[in-house]
Amino acid sequence: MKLIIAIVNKDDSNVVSSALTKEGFSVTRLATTGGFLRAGNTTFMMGVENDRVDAAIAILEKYSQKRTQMVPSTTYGATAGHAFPMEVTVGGATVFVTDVERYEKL
Ligand code: 2BA
Repeated sequence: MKLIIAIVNKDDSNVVSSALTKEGFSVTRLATTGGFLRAGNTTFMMGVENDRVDAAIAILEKYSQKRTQMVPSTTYGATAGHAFPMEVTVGGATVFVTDVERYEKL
């Protein structure tokens, strides 16, 4: 079994969650905040059988949109007097896949 941790834009979280659930994946959603933009996003935790990892990632990829967002350059460390907006690309999904040593429901 693998643990998938996926960070998606909060605007995509409902459609991603619905698609995963419809395909039979068990999902836990956490309301999280990106350290860079300090904006809300959603982190999904999923325990997935090895042979279904690619199917879960395909759903995440399909329903997580890439977006561009303007941020003040002070986010990059510019001083306020020299601040100008910069464009960053956010998403689709940031995905980590790790091994699960033990999985039990007690
Ligand atoms: P944030 O940390 O708010 O980052 C939002 C977007 O800002 C990132 O999009 C990236 O395009 C840009 N960005 C982040 N850190 C940057 C930096 N030091 N310099 C320049 N640009 C930077 P994504 O890469 O799609 O990440 C979306 C969210 O996924 C992140 O929100 C964060 O919550 C999470 N994330 C991404 N990579 C991660 C990692 N290696 N570990 C943990 N969380 C991660």
